[in-house]
Amino acid sequence: MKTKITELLGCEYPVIQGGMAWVAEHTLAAAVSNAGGIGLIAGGSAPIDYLRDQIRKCKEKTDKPFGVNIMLMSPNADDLAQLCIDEGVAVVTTGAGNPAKFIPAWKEAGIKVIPVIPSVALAKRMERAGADAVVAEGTESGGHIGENTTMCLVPQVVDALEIPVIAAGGIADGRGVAASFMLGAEGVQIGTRFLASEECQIHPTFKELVVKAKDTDSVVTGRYTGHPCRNIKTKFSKRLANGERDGSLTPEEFEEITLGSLRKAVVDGNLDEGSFLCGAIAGMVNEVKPCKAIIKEIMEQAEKLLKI
Ligand code: TUI
Repeated sequence: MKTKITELLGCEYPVIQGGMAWVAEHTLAAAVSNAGGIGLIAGGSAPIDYLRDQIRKCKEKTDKPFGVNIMLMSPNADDLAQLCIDEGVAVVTTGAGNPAKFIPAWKEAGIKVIPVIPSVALAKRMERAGADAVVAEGTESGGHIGENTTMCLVPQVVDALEIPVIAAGGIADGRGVAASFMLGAEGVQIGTRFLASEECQIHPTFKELVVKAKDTDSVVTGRYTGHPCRNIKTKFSKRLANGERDGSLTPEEFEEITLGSLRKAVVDGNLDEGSFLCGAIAGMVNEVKPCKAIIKEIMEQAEKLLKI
């Protein structure tokens, strides 16, 4: 399937993997790239040596283009941004902030720059700053989210920009891809579906939560801290949501008990203290499969629908 995104990134399918902090390591990224999409390694708040090692391991596993996601709230963001240049990464996506100050150097190094944005205003700023494309990410997404839905956000961003738009949030099958294209997107970003892939290295408890989740099993916590995050409902996320609602947790206490909670979910599968970040579409993800089979199934369904 050829779109402006496959042309821009030199990949077979217009599918970018979400830059999921702690989740998106080199095994997943290489598998997605080898399957014809664009795999991403998440910088998250990792130390520079960890990310360098992950990038080099990914290069050993694939000769296809892959990318790095820079989480802009990371205290290491400056160093990780430079590392992408030093390691000759093909694509950078960014989240949780405005990457404008990094864009000239990335472009100079030949990196394709794709900020993830939750609003039209930020999308316009990114186009003016020289971005090659944007990911318009709806509130259905897992992790740190904005308020607008994919259905509302994507066409408005498409109308406002000249550069291509990639839709994200709630896309896990061919119907989601076809719908995104109807909204004017030229590609999709998929996160939650890849949590339930064979190559994804998350704790088995996390995969089980995704596969067993039903439509109402996601919850947004942390609006009152200014960093709303979508999680799978667990004892821990319900405690956070209740604490926020009834005032039994102050924002400071909330921040304290969520510090390090991504690692506890992804690495330890800790249901009592871990934040299992996940999109609202988890209810539709019912089976663990290899990335190649996931992408093939999604794209075959999308192509059939788009030909009707
Ligand atoms: O970034 C994401 N998703 C994420 S990041 C993350 S790690 C984290 N953990 C706790 C708190 C915060 C982050 C987990 N999931 N998606 C892309 C995204 N970007 N969503 C929202 C934004 C965003 C928000 C504000 C982008 C730009 C922005 O700009 C504000 C400004 O500086 O103007």
